[in-house]
Amino acid sequence: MVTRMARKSGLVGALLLCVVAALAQTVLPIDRQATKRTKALYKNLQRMAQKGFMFGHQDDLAYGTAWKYEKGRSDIKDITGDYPLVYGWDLGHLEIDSPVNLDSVPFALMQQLIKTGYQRGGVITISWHLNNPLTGKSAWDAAPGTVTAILPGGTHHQVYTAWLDKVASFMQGLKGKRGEYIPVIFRPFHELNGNWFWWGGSHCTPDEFTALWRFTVSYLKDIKQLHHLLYAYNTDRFSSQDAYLAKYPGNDYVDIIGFDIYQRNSPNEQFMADADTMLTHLEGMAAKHQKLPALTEFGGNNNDSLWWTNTLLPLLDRHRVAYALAWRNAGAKPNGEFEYYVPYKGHPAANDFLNLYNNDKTFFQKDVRKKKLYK
Ligand code: BMA
Repeated sequence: MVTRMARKSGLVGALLLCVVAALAQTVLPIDRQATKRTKALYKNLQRMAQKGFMFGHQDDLAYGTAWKYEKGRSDIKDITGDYPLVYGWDLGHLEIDSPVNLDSVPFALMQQLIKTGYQRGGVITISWHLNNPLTGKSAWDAAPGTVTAILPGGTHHQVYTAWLDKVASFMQGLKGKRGEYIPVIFRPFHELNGNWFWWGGSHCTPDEFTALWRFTVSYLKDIKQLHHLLYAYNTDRFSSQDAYLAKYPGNDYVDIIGFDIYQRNSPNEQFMADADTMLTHLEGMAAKHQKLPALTEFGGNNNDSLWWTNTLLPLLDRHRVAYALAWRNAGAKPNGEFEYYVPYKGHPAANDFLNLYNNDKTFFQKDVRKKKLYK
């Protein structure tokens, strides 16, 4: 028999749960002037992360392994009849006034496709493989002293702010039908603990990196007055929370924390164990710092036709991330590589991808009514 007391304490417990749930949903963007829709998006990302994860894909609407610039097409749609919920784009080469980005996507088309994705109710995230402002070479040109050269007082500071001005105008051009700004998860200086980019690893000190990050956020938010951005901080693979946070710019400068992980040739068990550890760390840090966790980029095992439901799904089922973004389906590249991270029509894993799509824990476009994430 349930006693009155037990009923009461059950009620109190339920009430407490509601309070905790409500509190868990009250994290606001770092930008106190964030637009209504940006705040709503951040809130809804937090809400939906309790139930599953949003599926994302880089350059999804621009090209697939076997096509380019076909209106309405998507490799994901070819298989599932639906679009991803998160659309990744990259601004690399915008800074040098190139009409196309580093992967040949015309910026004018990108802007259009961002609007298309948003109008369907999708989420936009933008990374930036910016060239090295000191040498003018690529993002992979890790010339020593680049970060100090572009910080305030550095020899190339103005080069960098001029580049940020271009990013700001691109962002300012992202508007919906009513003239409202389209919220964007901006993810600059990604994979910051790796040594391959000029801003990464040993190429700058923690102080230099955090100064660069804080300057960048303040410049876009306070000088350029952009209030439709959420900021994502992300490393590559990492070994501990201390390692992850070694260059963390602070809670006032970050909305989302994530990491990038590629399985490459490692066995599924190894990948799962590695990712499990990192996701556990990420969740711990997210709870402690009141930030939203995300798998900001991933790539799995293309040769395993059951990878999606046997590896990725159980992994993300055990953890909480707002979204997981698969990298681009570049297809055949000039260097002879055939690069892709989601199956395409006819691929042996296409059916398994469809099973992932049909799982309750994964959110694609149709799972979210138009504009629902922005209210
Ligand atoms: C890498 C590869 C490259 C691409 C770069 C930036 O992972 O996909 O082909 O140029 O990302 O998008």
